[in-house]
Amino acid sequence: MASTSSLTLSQAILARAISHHATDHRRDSRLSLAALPAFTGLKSTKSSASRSTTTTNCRRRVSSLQVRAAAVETLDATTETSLVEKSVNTIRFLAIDAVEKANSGHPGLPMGCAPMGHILYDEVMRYNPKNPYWFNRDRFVLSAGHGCMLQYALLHLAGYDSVKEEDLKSFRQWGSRTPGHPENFETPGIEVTTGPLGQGVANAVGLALAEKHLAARFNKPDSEIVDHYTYVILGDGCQMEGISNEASSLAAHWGLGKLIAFYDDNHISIDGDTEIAFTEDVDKRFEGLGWHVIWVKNGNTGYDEIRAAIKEAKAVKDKPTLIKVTTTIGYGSPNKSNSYSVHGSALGAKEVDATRQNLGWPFEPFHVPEDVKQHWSRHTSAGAAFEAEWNTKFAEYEKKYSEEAAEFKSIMSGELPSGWARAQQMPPEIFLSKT
Ligand SMILES: Cc1ncc(C[n+]2csc(CCOP(=O)(O)OP(=O)(O)O)c2C)c(N)n1
Repeated sequence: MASTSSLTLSQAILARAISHHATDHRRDSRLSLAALPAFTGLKSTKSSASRSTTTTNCRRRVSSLQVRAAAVETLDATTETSLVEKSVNTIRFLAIDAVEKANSGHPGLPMGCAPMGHILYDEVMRYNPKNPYWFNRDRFVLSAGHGCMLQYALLHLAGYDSVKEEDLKSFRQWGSRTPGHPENFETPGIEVTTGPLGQGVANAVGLALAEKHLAARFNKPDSEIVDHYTYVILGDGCQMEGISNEASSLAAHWGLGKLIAFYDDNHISIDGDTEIAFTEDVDKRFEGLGWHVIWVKNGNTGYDEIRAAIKEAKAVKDKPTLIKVTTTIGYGSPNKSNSYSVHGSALGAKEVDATRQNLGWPFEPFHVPEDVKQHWSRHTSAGAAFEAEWNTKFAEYEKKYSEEAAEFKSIMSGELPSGWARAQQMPPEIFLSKT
């Protein structure tokens, strides 16, 4: 490995980044629904059965109202909100079109989570699309990895070279950079390989812990070289997995205030409504664990609600925050939204047309409207400026705190400290305390 002294820190980190590997992009190994007998549900008590029907009906009513509300899309976006909606619909249709072309994938989550995804990548997160390994970037983990077209669409709009239009068009194809679940060694910009539900939450906790640990070890009162957030989107399936709870318990115990989790509360999972298997009060559980909990009731079009929740989450410094965002899976699809049929299959040509009609989207597949492109293009210069500013900060830090800076660099580049080989040969007693 090259010595870090001859490289900038970002170069050294970049040099270590794992390069593109072709891997086996096997399709989901789960059984197809058609092969399974129809699930008739568990015997429920009268009250819970009626609660279930009422909740579901109510949810469906809300969903169809919200679907109509989004059909305000205009081609001539003049106000900021209409441009945001246009960008959000671009994300939705990139996901729809890629899944359609592959005839495989999960369009529902990206369609529902597009608003929070847009706000995160366009308004909140600090990153440099031309250097996905810039140290002080905000981290993003999609724990619900099956919805990865959300992430690919966002990386594409943000200007990452790893996800060009041709990559979106080869979604889920052998050897492509856009596999069916996100792989950090395939697609620069993907922080963490995800797919097994819940595991991404644990990875996000790890990333947030690393940030807090490094900040405590290296930051100085006059120079904070470690200062970034970790964001994670998780779904009902992640909430069902024990690993997410165990990791979330630790996150609260450690007071990871810079960890912000978005729970995509769409009430639909692989087999239907979550009422059939998952009825716990997630908010209360997270409060019990010690998290700050916020509920965004309209994750479909409530852009200001989402923005306010993030602001509130950032103001809470001593606890991680769970933002429960109620969304409609497959938002915009008139006949398939709010049902499991949009969770893991292509919409089908007829429903794609109906969705284009419903959301007022006259464009060809994979089209990114010019004003949306223009709007997102600023991230290239903004990202370079973030990194340059941090490099200047680090150079000043290095002047004042040379020992710490050298240690920081060596940790970041994976270089072993000088003398490590000699230390290996020493008897273990030498390291033991005499007291
Ligand atoms: C540990 C684990 N078990 C099972 C699966 C298979 N699987 C993929 S997606 C999914 C359902 C996820 O539901 P939800 O989080 O509600 O996602 P949404 O329906 O909102 O897209 C399942 C069971 C998996 N990926 N990981």
